[in-house]
Amino acid sequence: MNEIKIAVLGSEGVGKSALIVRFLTKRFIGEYASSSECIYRKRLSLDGRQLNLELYDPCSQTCEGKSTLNDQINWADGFIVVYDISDHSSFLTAKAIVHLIRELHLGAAKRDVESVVFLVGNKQDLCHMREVRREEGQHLAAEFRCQFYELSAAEHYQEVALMFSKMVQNASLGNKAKERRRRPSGSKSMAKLINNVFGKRRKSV
Ligand SMILES: Nc1nc2c(ncn2[C@@H]2O[C@H](COP(=O)(O)OP(=O)(O)O)[C@@H](O)[C@H]2O)c(=O)[nH]1
Ligand SMILES: [Mg+2]
Repeated sequence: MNEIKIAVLGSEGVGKSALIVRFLTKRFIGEYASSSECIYRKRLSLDGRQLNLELYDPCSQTCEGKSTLNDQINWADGFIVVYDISDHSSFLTAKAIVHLIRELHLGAAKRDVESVVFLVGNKQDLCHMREVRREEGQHLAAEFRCQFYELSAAEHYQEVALMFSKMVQNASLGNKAKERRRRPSGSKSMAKLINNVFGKRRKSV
């Protein structure tokens, strides 16, 4: 069975968990306890093939450390780098993460890297408090040739679902020839299952 591993990265509070939960459950759930990192699993079929999707949602503290971020980058087939359009510092963090992904993937084929890194400006519903212009996001994405999205976990289910689907598709093309890699350190014991059917098991508070 094909496994697709996607890491959702970005600074604290940008809406990583909200985006993942929105994709998996269609719901927007406002508040989470983010004291532990978490891997969500979902089975899905893509072009008639069964896939096991793993979504890595880092805990805020651990994702700050470079070594852990390295582990996360080594583990994943695809990256969704998130910032909050109403928080400029989160954009700088996203920029640093995109740089690091690029740096660590220098050995890989360039095209692979480009298609499996998405830059996502979340909280588009807060555009009246915008601190990051859409063009800044577009410019960074163009520089690193990654796909760019501006969306809102709170208000846009369709866009969120499309973005994840596109990432799954790209990552599944990219990982065909790749060998299995390590999990991010420590995440195994914390791994939690979220069922396709909402409500069976949701990230606990
Ligand atoms: N207005 C708005 N708030 C959001 C959105 N996505 C997440 N939030 C809020 O931002 C805060 C942090 O979200 P969370 O998913 O825990 O961020 P994480 O630390 O990146 O996992 C929470 O209060 C969420 O309700 C969004 O699209 N719009
Ligand atoms: Mg979180």
